[in-house]
Amino acid sequence: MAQKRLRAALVAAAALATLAAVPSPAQAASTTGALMITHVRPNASGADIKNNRQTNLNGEYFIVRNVTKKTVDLAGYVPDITTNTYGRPLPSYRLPAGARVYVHTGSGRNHRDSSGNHHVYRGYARHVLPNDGTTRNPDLRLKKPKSRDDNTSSGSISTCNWGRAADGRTYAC
Ligand SMILES: [Ca+2]
Ligand SMILES: [Ca+2]
Repeated sequence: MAQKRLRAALVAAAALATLAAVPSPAQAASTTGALMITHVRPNASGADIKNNRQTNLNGEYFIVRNVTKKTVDLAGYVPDITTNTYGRPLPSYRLPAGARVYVHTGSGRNHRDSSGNHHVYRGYARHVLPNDGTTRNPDLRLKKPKSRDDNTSSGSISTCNWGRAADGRTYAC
């Protein structure tokens, strides 16, 4: 009997440790389309601005997974940040079945890295994902091609919400 209680206590402790280690999303990532937002790092590591220059723009990103069994072109999908209306459609990039892509805020060459992860760059000259996303829910929507960046749910296939984002921390959507 004592052993049973001990085991129950250990299971409860393990569950608590898991909760503490992972930022708890309100619900698991989901999508009604081919692409799903799974993670986000809204607040790039280090200061966003140093000596009046925007720094580490590519340290700000979100991660999208191709949930289908075939290659999907990212072209035209609209990441709609719900606090602003300067969302650029994603570039043309062929994402293989099941693969994930880091969508970076700054500039770079779209590519696949040695770990098999893909990277595309949006070419902004400043940070665009709010570090304090407490005013809206969700903070980011991924919308079907040809959708408008109008901060509404129209065309939305997947969402992410994060609230206040700690420096350099990645959140599950
Ligand atoms: Ca940010
Ligand atoms: Ca927007």
